[in-house]
Amino acid sequence: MLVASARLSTLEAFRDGRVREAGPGGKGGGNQKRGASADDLVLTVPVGTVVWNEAQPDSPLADLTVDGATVIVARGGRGGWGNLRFTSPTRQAPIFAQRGAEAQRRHIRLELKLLADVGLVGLPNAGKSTLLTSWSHARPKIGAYPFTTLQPELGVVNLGYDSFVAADMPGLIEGASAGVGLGHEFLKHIERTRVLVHVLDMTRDAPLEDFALINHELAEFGHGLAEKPQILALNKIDTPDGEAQVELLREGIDALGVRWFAISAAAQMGTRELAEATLELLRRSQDEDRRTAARVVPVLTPEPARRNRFEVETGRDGVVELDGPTPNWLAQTLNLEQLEPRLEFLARLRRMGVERVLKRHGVAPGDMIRVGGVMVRWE
Ligand SMILES: Nc1nc2c(ncn2[C@@H]2O[C@H](COP(=O)(O)OP(=O)(O)OP(=O)(O)O)[C@@H](O)[C@H]2O)c(=O)[nH]1
Ligand SMILES: [Mg+2]
Repeated sequence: MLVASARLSTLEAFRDGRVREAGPGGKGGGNQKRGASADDLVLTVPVGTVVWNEAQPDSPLADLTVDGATVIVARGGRGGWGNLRFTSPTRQAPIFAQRGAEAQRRHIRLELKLLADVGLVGLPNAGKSTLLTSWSHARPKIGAYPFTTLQPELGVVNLGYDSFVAADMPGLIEGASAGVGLGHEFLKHIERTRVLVHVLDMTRDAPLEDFALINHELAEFGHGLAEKPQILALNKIDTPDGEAQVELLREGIDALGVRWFAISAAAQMGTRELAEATLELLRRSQDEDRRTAARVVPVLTPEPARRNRFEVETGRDGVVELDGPTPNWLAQTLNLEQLEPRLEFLARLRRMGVERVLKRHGVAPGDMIRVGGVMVRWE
């Protein structure tokens, strides 16, 4: 079982790829005693962990978005029954018993997606980390060169009684949507944010082209990134170049249809107003979500195996195959080479209504069928 905890922030503990295993259950005893069940193995993962079953890559098993959310990723083996269980009017002292079944084994992939309200996007060196530093107590590295930030970093932005969480992202470059420069690694984190603050370096030659490039990458990546509401931060206006560009491009900027703020992240000019506008946009987006109930990610829990469900299929070698949790379990745990357990097995299958379906597949008494990988004569 996995449980999400807000106190954990990385999946570092699982890097080793080691097998995690619960202990075995106990043996049954005399006087009809049941064997003890093994303790559950509980693994703690950070909030924001998406759990994938490697065998089903199309949709995640669970999305642990809240503190305390749990998911059972593998069930323990169903215990066997002692001989008394197989007593019948004609069989007072059964000489056979059933083994416990193997527990489920699954290959699970854990993926951490940040849970931030606001994502800071822009080209490398635009000033994203500087902005987060001016907004919060977070201290991401700042450098006068591209790719200073290599991992997303979170900061809590406090505004009076209200606050939001902003994520400083590594810079995006052309081709990021195709994976260039670890693009996928970063972009997936942006997926979880609601609002984007798009930071433009106004000292560059053509900031509007930079703006278009980033938006193109967001759109190419898909996953709704291009639809996220944006707010524009025209950064570095403390410099003469930056200031001049804002004046020069004003018309073009207005024509983008995005709310914009001319700021200096370094000199903390206009950053407070930008934060307030971002909060406002965030709350509006949340209200909208609440109204449409969209983007609320339910915590999925795999449905418990419906044990008596079964399927019958004719295999490639012409042998009819019976497949289902209970038939497989019985076939693998009873000794079908002995007459008594075999008769018991067949009687149980019959009670599940297997006979009718087998008949439809042309199985007659005396034919061999395959159940849970074991060949059995249908009698
Ligand atoms: N003059 C001026 N320089 C700034 C401003 N904001 C950031 N810088 C400088 O721009 C450079 C890049 O800043 P960062 O905050 O590291 O930029 P970034 O967008 O996080 O860059 P990456 O992490 O590489 O994507 C640093 O040298 C900063 O000091 C600003 O408002 N004015
Ligand atoms: Mg940075």
